[in-house]
Amino acid sequence: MDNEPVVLLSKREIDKMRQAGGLAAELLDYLAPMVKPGVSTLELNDAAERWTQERGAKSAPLGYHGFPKSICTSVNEVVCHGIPNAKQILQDGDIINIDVTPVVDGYHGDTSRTYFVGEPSPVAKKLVEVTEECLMRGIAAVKPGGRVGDIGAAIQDYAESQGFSVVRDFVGHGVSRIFHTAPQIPHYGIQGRGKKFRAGMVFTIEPMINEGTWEVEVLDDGWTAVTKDRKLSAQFEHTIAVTEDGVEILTLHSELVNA
Ligand code: EYL
Ligand code: CO
Repeated sequence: MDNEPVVLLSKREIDKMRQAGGLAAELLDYLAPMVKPGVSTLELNDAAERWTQERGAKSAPLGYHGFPKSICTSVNEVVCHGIPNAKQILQDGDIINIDVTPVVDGYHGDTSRTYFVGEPSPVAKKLVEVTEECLMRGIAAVKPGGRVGDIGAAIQDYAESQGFSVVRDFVGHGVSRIFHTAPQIPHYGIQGRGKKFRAGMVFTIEPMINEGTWEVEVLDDGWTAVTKDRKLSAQFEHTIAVTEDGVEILTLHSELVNA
């Protein structure tokens, strides 16, 4: 994946990405009030799938490399790619990442947030707040003349300064008409290393930050990635475009973009 060339998108293509990204943000807004104790992760999946179909869009994860559902629901120690399940009922104190990717007119809007179910423990609250701040610091590191390593350095410095660790095994990725393409965007690394930013690059930044060890393992279902020590993991994700003068977040609710 990472020796493919990085394709730069035109203004027109970035407009399409902004439409898909806006719908993705709206979908997360729609799901947010459903995240409550007693709700199953399958109910969240089915609500997301119905909402997406009603808007004439498709769910990219469904069938992608055989993934069986429309969204990823990653609870507590699940790092990413949790599979929605009727038997998985949200409990007070859980944290859950919901990762959505609607496809609009062929273009993908990939975004995720971590939600609290009821009242979080102090460490869960801190982990989720630090993880969202990691995403925003990663985005702020995208500047003309900079390099991809600046993103990971900003994220890793902050996460580790707060006593948490950065997952290595999953990275951000180029996204366009293709769900998953070059460049790879590690959430750890060294400032000044890696590919130079070019206007028209479009990729995700999606740090997974762990309470304990950064090491992960994949469960026997072949999809669900969990922390090796079974401590908590949180994640936030945006799709962004590199512009002439900086960066644009494409996965914002469109009615709020110019507010
Ligand atoms: C499908 C494919 C292993 C997702 C993302 C679902 C899961 C495990 C192979 C990227 C790549 C979501 O949302 C994503 N990135 O932010 N594959 C994905 N799958 C899948
Ligand atoms: Co995603």
